[in-house]
Amino acid sequence: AFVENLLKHPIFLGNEYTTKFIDETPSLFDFKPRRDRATKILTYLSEITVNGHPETLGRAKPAADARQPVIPALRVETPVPGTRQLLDEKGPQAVADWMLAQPQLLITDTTMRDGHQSLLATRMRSIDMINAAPAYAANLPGLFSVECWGGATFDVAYRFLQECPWQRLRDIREKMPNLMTQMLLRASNGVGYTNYPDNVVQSFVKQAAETGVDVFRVFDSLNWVENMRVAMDAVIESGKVCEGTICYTGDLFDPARAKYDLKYYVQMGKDLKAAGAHVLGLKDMAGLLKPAQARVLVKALKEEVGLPIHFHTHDTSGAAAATILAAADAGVDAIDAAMDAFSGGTSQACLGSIVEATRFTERDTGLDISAIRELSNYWEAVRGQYAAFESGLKAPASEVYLHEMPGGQFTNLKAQARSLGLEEKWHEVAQAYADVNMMFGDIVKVTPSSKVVGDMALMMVSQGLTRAQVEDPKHDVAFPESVIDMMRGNLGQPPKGFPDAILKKVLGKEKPNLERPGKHLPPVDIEATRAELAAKFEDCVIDDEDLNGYLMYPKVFTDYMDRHDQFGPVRTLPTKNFFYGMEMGEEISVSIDPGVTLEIRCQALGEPDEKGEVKLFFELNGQPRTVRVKDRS
Ligand code: 3PY
Ligand code: ZN
Repeated sequence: AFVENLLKHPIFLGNEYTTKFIDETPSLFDFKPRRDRATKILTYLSEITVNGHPETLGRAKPAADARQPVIPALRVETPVPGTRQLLDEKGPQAVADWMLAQPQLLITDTTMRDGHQSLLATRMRSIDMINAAPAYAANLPGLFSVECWGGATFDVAYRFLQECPWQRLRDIREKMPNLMTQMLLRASNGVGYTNYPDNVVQSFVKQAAETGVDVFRVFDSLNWVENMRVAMDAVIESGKVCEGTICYTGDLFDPARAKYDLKYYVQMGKDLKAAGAHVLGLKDMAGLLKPAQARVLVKALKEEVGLPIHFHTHDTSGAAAATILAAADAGVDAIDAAMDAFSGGTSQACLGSIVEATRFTERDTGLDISAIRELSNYWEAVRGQYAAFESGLKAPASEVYLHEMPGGQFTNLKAQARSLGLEEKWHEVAQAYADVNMMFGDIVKVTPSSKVVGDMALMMVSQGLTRAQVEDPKHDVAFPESVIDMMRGNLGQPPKGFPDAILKKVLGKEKPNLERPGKHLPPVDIEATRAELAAKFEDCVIDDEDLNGYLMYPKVFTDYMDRHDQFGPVRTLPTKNFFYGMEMGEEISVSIDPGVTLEIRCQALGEPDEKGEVKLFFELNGQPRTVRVKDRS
């Protein structure tokens, strides 16, 4: 502690100290007794063993015969060079040119991001990803990219998993040196739910590129290209791949949804190209694009925009593979799929099945199906550990064509409905969601606009409000805060704007801002924020990654830091122990740093004493340790 105090002292840092400095600076000797990391981890394990994890209480438990995930054997010692080397050596334009020149269908594996975001409420822990990364590098070097960051994973890591999302990215990057990593970025909304000042978005992108993101899929929740430029420019500036993305909604062939017709999408594709996109993303977040429509849309975008096209869809309807194969026929360059055990339902289509379906055709992916099976076996066992977060969706749902909810929102909204006692009324929520969309002028629904539509739909069902009542100027409605915010223009503008009637009803006489929201947000003083944060956590080194985490989510980040101080690096615990604590007699190995491993054996649990505290007896690297925790169970 003395050395830590010394190293952080401003005089020492300023190189202005003399040998008298130590004698004249008694504050160097003020150190709080600091608990070591092993004690913190034992405290966490004791807390969870005795009281349970708040996130899994009352939820399904992993099956009694759940397997431990087995990491596939590596087929080569040194991974074969892949897309990462192409990007590093020749730059993003070379990646785009290479995509256009390849006959095979290129594949992005989404298991580590959208797969678990859509199936397990985003709760997959870093350790389960990092353990798989070397097998991706060694056994599937022909993948286009691995989507492993961004979207909802950023805040969930801090908020619910008590781990640092940046460290996740750094570790995956290190263990997967030949494959491009990919993230989902909500343009001006960063990885949050609100519009951030331009300099916060720029700083975030710069940091993400530095820590390890290679491909940035950038989208705007209302498809407003104007609102994507700051983020796209920052990606281009960083030298990484900018995948400017169109969000697909409606039905290309439905005359009643003509707002989103072929002309609209082609124009948006051209606008994204003009804005500097290297690759054109086609993001069908709800899984609405049907095979026949995909043929027409992909063909037109290929011919008229000229960028390589990367198609993303969800299998909520059960028809995603058909659409992907139709898109492949029409010449799509790359597609997203999830490893078999994390595919289907509200997630992506099944990766292994796409590989098989294209085998021996012109679009043969060249990926090794047995390597895919081995990784899927690993993921199957991983998924078994997260039984508490399964949504229980048992079958494909053509209802998605009614409500148009994104796959990443579906299970979340269902959980929100459950918490409001509306689970029985789910189909009414689905209808209300569709009604709200039309009331708002038929908008793109994807984070954060999808959350606004969801909030309004839940409110209508819980209050028994109909669309006609909401639209009736004489009927008083207390709109959710998120609806008011969106109507004010704080998420930007949809094509053709919001309808006048709903604007008037929500805002009254207040005039909405029709300009890009970031234009009016003053820049954040980033260096002042850094100083503030350093003062708040004076015992820790606050680095640029922490600073960017704080700029996105101040409260979530500081809560994470406070818990980290109490519980230490719990991200290193096996998933089963993180969520369920330890069984008596169980032994685990926890690697908290390279070369630093804790061998933990849980020996016994005492009876609660008069203060309601229980004692847990452990063996830590062969030495007895006891921990006392309050029994709140
Ligand atoms: C996200 O923004 O998290 C999404 O997955 C949108 O589809
Ligand atoms: Zn998605």
